[in-house]
This record gives sequence, C-alpha cells and structure tokens, in this order.
Amino acid sequence: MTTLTPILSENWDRADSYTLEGYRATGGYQALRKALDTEPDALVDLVKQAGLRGRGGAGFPTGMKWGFLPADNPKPRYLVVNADESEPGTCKDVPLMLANPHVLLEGIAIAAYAIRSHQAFIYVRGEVLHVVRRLRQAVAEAYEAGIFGNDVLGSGFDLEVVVHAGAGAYICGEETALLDSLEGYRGQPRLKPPFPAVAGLYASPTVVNNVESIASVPGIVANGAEWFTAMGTEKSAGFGFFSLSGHVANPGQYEAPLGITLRELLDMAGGMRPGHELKFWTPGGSSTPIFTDEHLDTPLDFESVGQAGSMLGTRALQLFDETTCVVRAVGRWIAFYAHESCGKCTPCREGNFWMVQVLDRLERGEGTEADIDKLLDICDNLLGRSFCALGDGAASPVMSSIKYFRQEYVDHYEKGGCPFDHTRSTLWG
Ligand code: L3W
Ligand code: SF4
Repeated sequence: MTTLTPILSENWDRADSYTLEGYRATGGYQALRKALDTEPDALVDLVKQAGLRGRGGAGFPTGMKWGFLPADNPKPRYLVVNADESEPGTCKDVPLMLANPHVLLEGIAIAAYAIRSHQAFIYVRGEVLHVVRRLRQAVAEAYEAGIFGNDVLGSGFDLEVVVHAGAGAYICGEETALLDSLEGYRGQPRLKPPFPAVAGLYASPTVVNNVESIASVPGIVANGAEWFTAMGTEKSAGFGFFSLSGHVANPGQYEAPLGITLRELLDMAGGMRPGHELKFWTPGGSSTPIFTDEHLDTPLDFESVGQAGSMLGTRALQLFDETTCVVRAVGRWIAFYAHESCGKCTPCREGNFWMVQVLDRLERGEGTEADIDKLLDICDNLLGRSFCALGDGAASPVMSSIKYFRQEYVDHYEKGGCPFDHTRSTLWG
C-alpha cells in the first residue's frame, strides 16, 4: 500500500508557512547554503542522478534540460519559472505558491546558481492576484534577507528575480509563447527547434521549468539523489501533487510518490461522493485522453499512463460520476480550447471552433449520425498537424471519449438530445 509523502506540503498547516521566518523555522534555505558551497556542474549532475522529470506536463528530465545550455554562448543566461497554471483541472502550483512561496524561491536560487544565471523570472498567471501579491511579498523578504540581489548569502553569486504577471492567456503556459509574452509581444508559440535552452528569452540560453519542478530541487540538494529515487518508480522518480477534483468525497492535493494508483488515492480521499460510481477521469488535465474505471489500477507514472493510452500530464485528476454526460463535459473543454486557441495555425483555430458547433448540436438534439465521424475527422486534422501541443491536447478528450463512450454519443442523436438531466444551456454559456 502506497502512503502519502507530504514534502512540499509538509508545513502547509502552519499559520506562518508562507513567511520567510516560518520557512526558516522548518529548515528552509539550508539547502541553498549547501548548494552555494558546491560546484554548479555538480548540482546539475545531482539533479540528473535524482531523475527529476518536469512536473509541468511533458516530464522532460530537468537535469538534462539544465545541461543543454551551450557552454560557448557569451550571452546572459536566464531562468524562467512557468507559473502560468491554467490547464482545466490543474490546481497544484497555485496552492504551493500560496502556502510555501519560499520553497520555490529557494529552488530558483539553487537552479540559477547551477546554470550560472544571474536573472530569473517568475511568469505567473495574472488572474491569481492573491498569488502574485504573495510571490512579490516573498521575493521582497528574500531581497531583504540577502537571499536575492548582490552577493547571495555572502557567496559572491549575484541574482535578480522578477515576478511578472501574465494577462491570462492559456497559451502563455506554452514555454515559447510565455517567452514572447515576457518580451512584451503577443504570446504565440515559436517554432522549435531552436529550444529555449539554445535561444530562449531575448534569443539567449534559457531554462524554462514548472513551479513544482523547481520547488522539488531544495529537497534533492538537502537529502541527496538517493532520497529522491527511493520514491516513485525507476523511470519516474520522486513524488508529486495529485490534484483530485470533481465528484470525489474529499477533493484536494494529495502529495504522493509517482506510481500510486487512482484506487489508492480514492481510498485516501474517501471514495467517490456517497452513492455514486466513477464513470471517467482525466489522469493529467483535460489535454490528456480520458480514462475509465478500467484504469483504477494503472500506476500513475509517466510510462504506465502512456502505455495505457494517456499521459500523466499535470496529475490533475478530475473525477466524474455516472450523472455526468460525457458529451457535455468534453464539449465544455473544447469550448475552452476554442476560446484559448491563439489562432496561429488553421487546424486548431478552425478545428476547435467546429468541434464546439458539432458537440453543441448533439447536446441540443440536432445532431446526426454523421457527427461522430465529423468529430473524428477534425481530430485527425488536429493531431500531429497543429503548431503546438494545444491542438493535440484538444483532440485527446474527444477521441478518447468516443473510444470509451461511443454509445452515449449515438444516444444523443437517436434520442433527440442529451439523455442526462441537467439545465440546458449552450456549451459557450
Ligand atoms: C532542448 C531538446 N530542450 C525537449 C524541452 C522543451 C520543454 C520540455 C518538454 O508541453 C505538455 C504538453 C501539454 N533540446 C529538447 C528540449 N526539450 N526537447 O523539454 O518539451 P515538450 O515539447 O515535450 O513539451 P511541452 O511543449 O513543454 C507540455 C501537457 O504538457 N499538458 C499541459 C499542461 C498545462 C500546464 C499548466 O496549465 N500549467 O502545465 C498536460 O498534459 O499538453 O503535452 O521545455 O524545451 N532536444
Ligand atoms: Fe495557436 Fe492552437 Fe496553433 Fe498552438 S495549436 S499555435 S494554440 S492555433
């Protein structure tokens, strides 16, 4: 039986968990002192040995990404933290930054020192004003305490940190759109390669990492790579937040080793709401193909979830019971993607718009037998043919829901509308 591993969330119930004083009282910033006494390259090697993989969705090895910065490029190096959390269902970085901003700041100082960067940015979603304020307050505390600024903790290392609030576009969570936005342009994805490691912010070598990835670094420095690899699986080491939402008895953040199953998490969360059964769920937000109760025992690590036909993504587990219309739930997600599509490429700009029309008319009882094929045809034009991951992500819930719940789609046109009891409104409203 896997148990929870409260590490980043260990002190969240302390009233002062978000202050510098509270963080220091629980051992905070000792890892930074240790890091500053270590060679930067040795820190990169340590993170590689720990096997930390990106916690923002793609699972790319963090130490490897740090190691990609070209040694012979004389331009300044930048560290950018992607705090633009906005994937439907994803809600782990916001509580982490609210409850313990200093673990992120400590991770930033260590990561910047390791990659020899003197300028870091936190790109945070502008709508979460309370988080923006908390981060700015924590950064000010860190400057005051000599953790940021010139001569970090007397080490001779200089580091400036800026908190930048985005304007609320989901696409700005895509790393290159984020960099365009940070440079003051409209946020739209850039062609890759070159990857940001080679030409990122202001065309300089840049590391872009998710909040949770960077916040995991102080623990690795303090406790060693073996401490980290002792948790999780061989290829998906360590721990992470599993964010349970929807029709679950006790929704919230469950910090656990990678490889835990939904069945185990549900046991800890009190099961589905009383009297109801699990119908479908997302392993990693709405961009990952949905799962059903067949997948309750799939280990939630990068490899196992991939082999079962989905993606671990951001571990945003949205749970839906038998009262949920899958066509409507998927339609709401696609309405989100249609709204958030940046418009740069045709398959995504047009495809999402048309998928909303088809899903909406199925819901209204105006669908036809041809609509399922039409949806699959649009997905075929999105998947692998979009400029960035948003297009692929939008195809995922449509294709997987038709795979598992085709009959429910058929019922919508055969029975003249949605067979579920809910207030009728358009998918836009
Ligand atoms: C240098 C190479 N760097 C890859 C770097 C690359 C990036 C990272 C992963 O999408 C996923 C997406 C969403 N040299 C490199 C290299 N890199 N090869 O590695 O890159 P990639 O392209 O695999 O993924 P991505 O574009 O970063 C992220 C999925 O996450 N997702 C969405 C999450 C949403 C949030 C949010 O709201 N906060 O996280 C959920 O599943 O669909 O597949 O840094 O530069 N040769
Ligand atoms: Fe923009 Fe969508 Fe194309 Fe990505 S896939 S570049 S979000 S239009």
